[in-house]
Amino acid sequence: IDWTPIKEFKEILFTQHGGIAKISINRPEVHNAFTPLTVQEMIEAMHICRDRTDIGVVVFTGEGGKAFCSGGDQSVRGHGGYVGEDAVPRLNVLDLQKLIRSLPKPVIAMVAGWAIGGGHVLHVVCDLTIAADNARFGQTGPKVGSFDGGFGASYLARVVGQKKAREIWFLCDQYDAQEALDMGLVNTVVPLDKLEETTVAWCNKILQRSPLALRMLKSSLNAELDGQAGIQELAGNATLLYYLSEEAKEGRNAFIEKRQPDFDKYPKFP
Ligand code: 1HA
Repeated sequence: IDWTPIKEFKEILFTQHGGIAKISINRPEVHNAFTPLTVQEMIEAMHICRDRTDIGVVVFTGEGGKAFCSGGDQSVRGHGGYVGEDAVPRLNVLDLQKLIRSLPKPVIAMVAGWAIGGGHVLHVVCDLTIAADNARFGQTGPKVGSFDGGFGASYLARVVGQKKAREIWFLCDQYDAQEALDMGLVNTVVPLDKLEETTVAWCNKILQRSPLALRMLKSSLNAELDGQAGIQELAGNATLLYYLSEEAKEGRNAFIEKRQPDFDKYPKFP
């Protein structure tokens, strides 16, 4: 599968294959732990994925086959967050999580090897997870002096249930791909050498589906759980659809033409 570069970054690779964009953390020497810069680059890539109308699905992954992501880079963890070149401590991965959650296109985590700590949370917030048979999952917060009580706790519990979510966080155990599949944490498990091919096949199937239907479904599935922000997303999509209608255009046209709108011809559906 050839991936064409979209944009050069320092700590991630950002490439494209047809309607599929791939964002890949490129720090295999630390199991793809992220720094504030890695996260900032991923945020920029996500924004590009959102804006580009030729991109229909995003694959989120890590380079090297040994790790998806091992969470925040503990060597740059300072006083109050992870510290980059500007010396400011940040927890900017939380912003990335929100972008993945609200991107109006499916995001698929393609997981080989470790998905641990803040790296585990990143796969949890993706819409789907395709795991290689060497994948290993787990949270480490209470072991290393951290926790993610946001999507990393509440959405995890929605995915695997309250008892299992508490076990994952309280014990900090690791789970193999089969265990992850059994608890509904991933969608499928495939041999490592079939990981990318399977992921691309899933993406291509998704790309054959109606983009507006997918968009509505993602925001609908989010809405129940995401409170006002979830309703805003779903309602924004309703506005998008309404703007496509003749009825809405009559309102705009009347304003532009400085006349009263005539909505009479539009049906009052039962
Ligand atoms: O909780 C949060 C947040 C919460 C709220 C808001 C924002 C948050 C942002 C981030 C996080 C977190 O991510 S906290 C959790 C941070 N991550 C971890 O605790 C996992 C640390 N890593 C490990 O436990 C292990 O590396 C491993 C189980 C994934 C793999 O073990 P293994 O196969 O024995 O490899 P290991 O030798 O440990 O790692 C290979 C190299 O990668 C090592 O470097 P080397 O000794 O060769 O120089 C190792 O230090 C490095 N490395 C691995 N993970 C990290 C790391 N270096 C820095 N940070 C890491 N996370």
